[in-house]
Amino acid sequence: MRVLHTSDWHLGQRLVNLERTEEHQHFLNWLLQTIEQERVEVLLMSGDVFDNGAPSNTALKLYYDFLRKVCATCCRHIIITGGNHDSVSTLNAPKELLQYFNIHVIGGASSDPLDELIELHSEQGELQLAVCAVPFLRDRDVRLSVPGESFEEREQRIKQGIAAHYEAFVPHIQKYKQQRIPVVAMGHLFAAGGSASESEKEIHVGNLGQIGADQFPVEFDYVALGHLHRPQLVNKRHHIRYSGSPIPLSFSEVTDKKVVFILDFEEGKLADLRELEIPCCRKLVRFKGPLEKVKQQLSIYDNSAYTLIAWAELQLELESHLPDLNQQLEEVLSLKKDELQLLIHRPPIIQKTTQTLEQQVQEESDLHTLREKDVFLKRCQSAFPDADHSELVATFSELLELMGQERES
Ligand SMILES: [Mn+2]
Repeated sequence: MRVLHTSDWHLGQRLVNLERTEEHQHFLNWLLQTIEQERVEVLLMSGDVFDNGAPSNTALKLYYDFLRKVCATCCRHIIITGGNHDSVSTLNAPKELLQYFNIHVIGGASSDPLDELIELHSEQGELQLAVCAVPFLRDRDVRLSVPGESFEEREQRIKQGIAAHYEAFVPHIQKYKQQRIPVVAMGHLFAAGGSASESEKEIHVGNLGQIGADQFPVEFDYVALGHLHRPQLVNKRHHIRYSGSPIPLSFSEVTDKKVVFILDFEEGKLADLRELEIPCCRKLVRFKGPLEKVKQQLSIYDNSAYTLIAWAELQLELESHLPDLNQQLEEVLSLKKDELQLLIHRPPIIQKTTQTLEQQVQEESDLHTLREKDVFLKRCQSAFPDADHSELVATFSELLELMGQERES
């Protein structure tokens, strides 16, 4: 049985207010083609279908158009789980209807593991694969908050709760193991040691609840994860991996390869695993350095390999402020306007020798790079420069998370 693993589509995402619709459409078209070419029978999408809980009509149209088209291909089973960006109720709303098209949607967690356990059959009705389709586990799914617990206790509780959720499948999947039916698990979480880019929202406060490869039961023949946007293995285990996002969601991902995984299960085991690179239609590109070097790089930039105009992030390293800086840049950019659009222009780094390192770092940050938590921390630091703010910041993060969850429910 041939399975395709993908995640983190983030349909509806915007980068500095520009829509990614064309890039998503390009990816979904490629995915449909790949499913046909590779004769994929099962599609696993491990969370973050949408970028936010209330997706735009454009994002919904992308989603439903894709589902309609994929039903007409050789792909007979589609399993979609919710991520931390998805709203459980938005994803689950068409669940019963989609069920008729062999599209299984698990928007949020359930206390009964059997609700998340899906059996997939061949056209002849023969059982071929069992999938433990675990969505993102919210704090409330793992265990209700305990008043007065310390940060460490909370972390322990979340970790144990996530591990216990996977462990609960073990008694139910023994029968498959005995019949040599492969078992696949899904998940949307931050596994320990993973490497994040800048576009993942913190999953639990301070990325608590990181579990390692050892906490997944050995019965799983493959674990299809979502959340981290860079494709990677967990603790170097070949069969536990993140597929990553199909398009770069921030400039920190410009050098990442974007992929999906194709898995072949034979005789009850994962027999083969291949990585397919997703073609890119819009290049995100970073220019950084002294003015003359950046001007030179801009002037020779070649976008001919891509169908859409490139989006650029720019940061200059200067010896002092230049009054005609913008004018100089505009001159170069205007010659390239059909190939390149400047999206983010970060404040220049002024390399005066008298400046301390701290001043230079401070100049680099602006609103594009700050998160709510950073703004709060900066405020604390300016009001009480000598105090320890870690507890206040932790409480603030907890409030942010609660706000997010309340908005969804
Ligand atoms: Mn994501």
